[in-house]
Amino acid sequence: MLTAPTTSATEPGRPIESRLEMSRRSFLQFCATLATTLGLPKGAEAAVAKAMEAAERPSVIWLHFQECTGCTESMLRAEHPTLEKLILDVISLDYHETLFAAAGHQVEAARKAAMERHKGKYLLVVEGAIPTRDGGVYCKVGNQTAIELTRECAQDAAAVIAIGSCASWGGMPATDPNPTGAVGVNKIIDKAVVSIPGCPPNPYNFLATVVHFLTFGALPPVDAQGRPLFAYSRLVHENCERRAHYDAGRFAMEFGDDGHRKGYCLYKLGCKGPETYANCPTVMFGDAGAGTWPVGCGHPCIGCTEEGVGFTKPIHMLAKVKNVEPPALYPGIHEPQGQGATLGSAAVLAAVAGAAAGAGAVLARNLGKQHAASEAAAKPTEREGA
Ligand code: FSX
Ligand code: SF4
Ligand code: F3S
Repeated sequence: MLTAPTTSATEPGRPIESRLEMSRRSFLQFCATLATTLGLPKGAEAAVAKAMEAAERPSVIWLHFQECTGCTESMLRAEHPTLEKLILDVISLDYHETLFAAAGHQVEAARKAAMERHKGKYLLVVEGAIPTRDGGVYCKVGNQTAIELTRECAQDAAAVIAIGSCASWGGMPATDPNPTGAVGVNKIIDKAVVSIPGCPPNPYNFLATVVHFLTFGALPPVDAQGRPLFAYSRLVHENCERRAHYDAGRFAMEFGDDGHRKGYCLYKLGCKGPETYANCPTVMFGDAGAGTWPVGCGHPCIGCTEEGVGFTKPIHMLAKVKNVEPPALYPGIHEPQGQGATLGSAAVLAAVAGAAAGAGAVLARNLGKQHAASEAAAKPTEREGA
């Protein structure tokens, strides 16, 4: 009933590398990369490959609520090496409103049949936020509210995955004043929910989560927000390619300025990388090569994977830095020697000194030194002019 983006659903007997039109070597390399991403020990790639090759693919029921369909789009728009083929090969997508060719009663019957056939074994994936105001009337599919559908489908699911920021905590639809009372899946059901936030989320993280489920029969370990640790345990800022500029105090101050064109750090343009947990700088998007992620393309991270940051904090507001704050002022590139501290270097000393009172004292002392140094430097000139 699905439009057929891959032939695997009809040819389960063929070796996986043949179905994916890749060499055995490339397939095993991909499994090794997945195992590494998941933080598995050496040798685990064999178990990953075995799980991916298994003929029995988990049935997936994929629901759509308040969203832009970007989650599905990002999954299907991956380029080399055909990530969407891998995803569609390891799962059996038995219900997906965007990809179904059928409609109406036919499609609802297919969902119920898949749920009955795979009772207790299927994966429920929810994309989009769930409106709760006025009895949930703001999103209905087949005359059922999103709340009713989610609860019905979650009841016999082996595991529930919230894909995208909307399904994780409400995301864009829950932005103040949240007119429909949009919430994430975890507020609607009692079962544990693994969240893969991002607007859109990285399809690689979804695939790795499913492969973990296939390999171990359980979803991966998560953080306090239900996000898989393999993907969301590091700040964007920790692995950012512009981090050296941040540490050296080189910032773009406005879009298109010299610093921006040179690839300087985007912190002063509101980059939320210092308070956002995600693996975007290491995994990137679309398999299209280096730089294919927001900061790589020259736009500050808006914190789309972080509740309370993405769609909440204004884009140009400075991030709350969760490790080391940058000082307000830095030394100039060419510091005069032997004349005491400059305003910039005093500010660095003040920042290093830490506490505000102590920092203020250091700043005042060095400003005094700087003043004395500039007085001394000015005297010969005055004599020359006399
Ligand atoms: Fe869109 Fe998905 Fe954003 Fe939301 O991704 S890309 S609005 S997270 O639910 O479709
Ligand atoms: Fe990268 Fe943003 Fe951190 Fe700068 S502030 S290093 S651009 S993540
Ligand atoms: Fe989102 Fe920031 Fe990554 S905006 S896609 S978390 S770089």
